[in-house]
Amino acid sequence: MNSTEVLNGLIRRFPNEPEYHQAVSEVLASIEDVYNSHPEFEEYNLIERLCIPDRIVSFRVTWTDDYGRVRTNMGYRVQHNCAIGPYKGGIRFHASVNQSILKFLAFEQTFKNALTTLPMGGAKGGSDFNPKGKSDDEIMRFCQAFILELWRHIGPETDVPAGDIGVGGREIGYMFGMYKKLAREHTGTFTGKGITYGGSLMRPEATGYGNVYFLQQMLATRGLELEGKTVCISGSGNVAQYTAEKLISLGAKVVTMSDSNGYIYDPDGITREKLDYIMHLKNVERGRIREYAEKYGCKYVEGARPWGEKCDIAMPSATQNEINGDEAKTLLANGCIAVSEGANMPSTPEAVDAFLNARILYAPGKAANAGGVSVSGLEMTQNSQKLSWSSEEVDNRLKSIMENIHSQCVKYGTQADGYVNYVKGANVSGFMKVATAMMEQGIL
Ligand code: NDP
Ligand code: 2IT
Repeated sequence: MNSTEVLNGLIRRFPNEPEYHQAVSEVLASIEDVYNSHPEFEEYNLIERLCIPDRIVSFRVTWTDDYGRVRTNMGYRVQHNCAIGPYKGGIRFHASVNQSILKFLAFEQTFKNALTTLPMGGAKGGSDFNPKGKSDDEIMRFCQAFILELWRHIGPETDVPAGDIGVGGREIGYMFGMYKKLAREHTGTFTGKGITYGGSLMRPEATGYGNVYFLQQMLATRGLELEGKTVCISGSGNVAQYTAEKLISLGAKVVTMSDSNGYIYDPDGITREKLDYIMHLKNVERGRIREYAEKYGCKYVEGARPWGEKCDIAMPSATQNEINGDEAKTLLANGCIAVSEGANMPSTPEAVDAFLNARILYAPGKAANAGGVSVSGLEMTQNSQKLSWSSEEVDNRLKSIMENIHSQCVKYGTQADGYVNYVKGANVSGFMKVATAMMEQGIL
């Protein structure tokens, strides 16, 4: 296969899907050599079968707001690939959600899930519903209406959704409640559930903690430690919060966090106590990060991203394409030695090239943020065993999964000159596992 030709073919068949093209393009470029060394892959047209989702369900969601107005949104589930297990991946509620974004996320999820070594295929779903400013009742009615359609396409052995942007414990609870009523079963059809009804300890922490564990592994390859390092984080949601929590507990200094309105810069570092304030502000009051700057008297920059601030390490944890080529160059010029992605595809292709050319430690999301879905996989195991494991047990398993993903990246991504290209390592390792599973199961 010629990766440019395959990509151009997909662009012709699926125009106007830039995020999907971007995610596919990055993977194709890094697996081209490996793919071409297996002629049997081409014989079975594995590449198109791996890039095009198995199916996409799309539907209208009708719900009523607090003023009695009947509203509509679009809902989707992209079931990308089930070669190694049931479809698995989050649900995103954000005004920007469209088919292209969910296709890129489901495609990435397939490789990420393969890296975890747990039996999970790849999927993603969501809606263009904007949760900002909605009351609890409106959120509940929307979640129920969304599941009224989606429930017939999901199940504990077919497709297991979880959270993502705009979907946390509250939304999972409402969706699970409605699912249970319709399906008449109490099973592990969702992960990220509350502890009282089948959730796993450590699932809220897992993505952020896992990213820090991965970062520690990367730093160790250069004999470096986290303690004393200055870190810029973007976002202030689930992933950002627990990334900060783990970093602070390990002695790093977190100087920025953000939301879609702007970022705060606290040169003294966000302490445990200040992080508690952020968690309450974001998870309970659902306020804006600007309020942190007002409370603690630090800098707030409206309408900007934090990458202009000096740091040793950057951990983008908000959304896709949030570091562009210029911002990557600024980070490098300011001495940044590592970028570990909590978000999915936060760096543009120009930014990725800049990081790789500078030979810094650079971990793509599908490796670095795989801790979230890994603990989701562990939640599924606990649900099928009808048992619940201790935090310590889950955390230990999370650590060893992240170490294993790191080793896979080193194995498949180490270049002749010794530089570890984690992008290539993650893509090749994930691809080989899914490709082998597909080959062995025939032409489907
Ligand atoms: P949350 O909804 O909890 O938080 C998202 C954060 O990012 C908020 O601070 C939000 O600001 C900000 N944000 C969202 N969209 C934009 C945007 N377009 N521009 C600027 N800021 C934005 O989501 P999560 O923390 O769960 O997810 C963050 C990232 O991590 C996503 O890329 C997600 O796909 C990825 N991820 C999540 C996992 C999980 O387990 N939750 C697992 C692996 C990856 P605001 O409040 O203003 O919208
Ligand atoms: O992007 C992701 O890996 C997630 N949003 C978590 C998916 C999951 O099924 O836990």
